[in-house]
Amino acid sequence: MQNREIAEVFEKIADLLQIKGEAIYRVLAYRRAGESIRALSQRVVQIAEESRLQDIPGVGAAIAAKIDELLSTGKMEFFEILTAEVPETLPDLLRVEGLGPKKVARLWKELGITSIEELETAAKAGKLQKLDGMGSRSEAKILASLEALGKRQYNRHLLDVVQPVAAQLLERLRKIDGAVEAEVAGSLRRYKETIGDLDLVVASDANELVMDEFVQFPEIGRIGGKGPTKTSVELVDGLRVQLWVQSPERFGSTLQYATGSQAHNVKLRELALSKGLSLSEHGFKTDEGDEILCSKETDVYKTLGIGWIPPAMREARGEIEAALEDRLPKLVTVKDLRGELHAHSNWSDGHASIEEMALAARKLGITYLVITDHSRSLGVAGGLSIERLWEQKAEIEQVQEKLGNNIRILHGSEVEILADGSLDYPDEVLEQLDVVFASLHSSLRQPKEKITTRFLSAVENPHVDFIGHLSGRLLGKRDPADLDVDVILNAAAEHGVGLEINSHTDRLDLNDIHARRAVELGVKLAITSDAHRTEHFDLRSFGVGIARRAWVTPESIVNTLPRSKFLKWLKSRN
Ligand code: DGT
Ligand code: CA
Ligand code: ZN
Repeated sequence: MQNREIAEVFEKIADLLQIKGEAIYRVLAYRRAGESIRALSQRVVQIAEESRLQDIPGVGAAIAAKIDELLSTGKMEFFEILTAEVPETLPDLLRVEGLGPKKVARLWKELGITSIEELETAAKAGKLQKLDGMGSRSEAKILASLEALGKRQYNRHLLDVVQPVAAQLLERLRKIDGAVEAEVAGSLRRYKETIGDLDLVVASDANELVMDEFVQFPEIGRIGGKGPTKTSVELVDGLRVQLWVQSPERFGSTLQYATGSQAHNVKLRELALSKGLSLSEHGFKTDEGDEILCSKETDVYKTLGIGWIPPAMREARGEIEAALEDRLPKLVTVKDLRGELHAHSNWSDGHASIEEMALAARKLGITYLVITDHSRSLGVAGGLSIERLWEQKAEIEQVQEKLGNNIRILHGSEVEILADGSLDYPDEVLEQLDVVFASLHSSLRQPKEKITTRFLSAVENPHVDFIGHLSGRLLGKRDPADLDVDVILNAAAEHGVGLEINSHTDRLDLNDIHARRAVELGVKLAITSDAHRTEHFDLRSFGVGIARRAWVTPESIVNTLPRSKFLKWLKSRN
């Protein structure tokens, strides 16, 4: 059983208990267990074998026993009893914007609604507005949310879910006798924001053998199609995987083809044709019918007389033209990031202390770290009162003293932009902070003009340094706010305010299109982990992926600056 599947059971229990109306501490206990299991780097199965389940944060004796039961029998009695009482499908309704556990419970108890489909039928039949406290307006809102939910593609997967699976499969593929090389291709290699299916390419002359061994991997649930060079399967957790096998001397061509995007491939084929070559996943053919084989992917581009184009740029957004004119940008990498500007500690909703965060950051070569906990109005996330904010400053100074000069810890805040556009702390507080992120976690559904104006007020505040996760979207869960992005970016350029690329895989906000536009308009960017635990610093690779898709070079990213230059930059802003 995968960690994710175990985590999902506990998260579902938390949802079900909440819908049932149980005490919040019980709900949170299961939610916390689910979250910690999800964040583990080691397999729960192994931890259980070593009898160390209770070492997992948030896992006590009772939950450990439940995990053991689940692992040994594939079932959990507690879950079965609970789902006999509360329908297992009810938590799906929580994905509908505007529906919380209390409302879901009423829909179920008063109208017998247990699924998204039943909700839609009832809403369309006008049954919801008959409920006490619900009117035709709430009903219309729910219908709109349902429509938005349908439009979002639920069969797409988040990057941080797919990437470890890909790494695991690749590791095992490389061990198969006769497999010379194995690489990831498709949208994951391009760091597209969500993944439809996972594409893997293996170099081998033993196609059959490789594919036969592959379909016997333990995580494979169902075999889809199988051809001479391609096999598609579905993993037990529902992720579809396409395996391409090609002989080593043609591996470069197949890797290039399978990486896509389709639009890039179409353009590349046109370029080939203009040079009298036909291009396919097997290689090039000349007009005379001679083959040109590419064992390495760089050979494909070299044959066409252009430089190797980084996968993140392969979206037919001008990259082939740029390559032809020899002006491919030198894209930012994770190694270029010297500072972390957006991180939370256990002073608000983070899980680690300031010292733990600083130590973990230092290990990764980060030389300056800004602690940006939430501001006072964000009660659900433990936002800091002004008094607590100054207490936190004292702790930062202590930790700084203790850790020495290898890492510089700065005192910042992720300040709420309130519904009226004002900020959550007064100016005299903001001016004493090293770095101010302004972001928005509520009233995201305001009309376009209103919410744009709200951002403009924040951008115009002289103490604001960065805007956090501009659109507020949560991939698969919440649509972006309706914003006039260009107006906000222009104002940010004018006031020297930076925009964040948030690396959480459900945010990736700014997206690639907006990040590219921001740079065009002269806006500085920051790639941040928005870490809520020490492991989250690793998410930066996904933010970097978005930046690379946006053609961003290190010069446009503030936190690529060496520490002294960054501190100078901060000073110049005050
Ligand atoms: P996804 O899976 O929706 O996240 O996106 P991709 O880009 O991984 O797309 P996918 O899995 O359908 O195909 C993988 C690659 O294979 C794609 O990026 C380019 C190539 N490919 C697939 N179908 C075609 C096609 O009909 N024409 C061309 N030129 N390339 C294709
Ligand atoms: Ca794919
Ligand atoms: Zn944050």
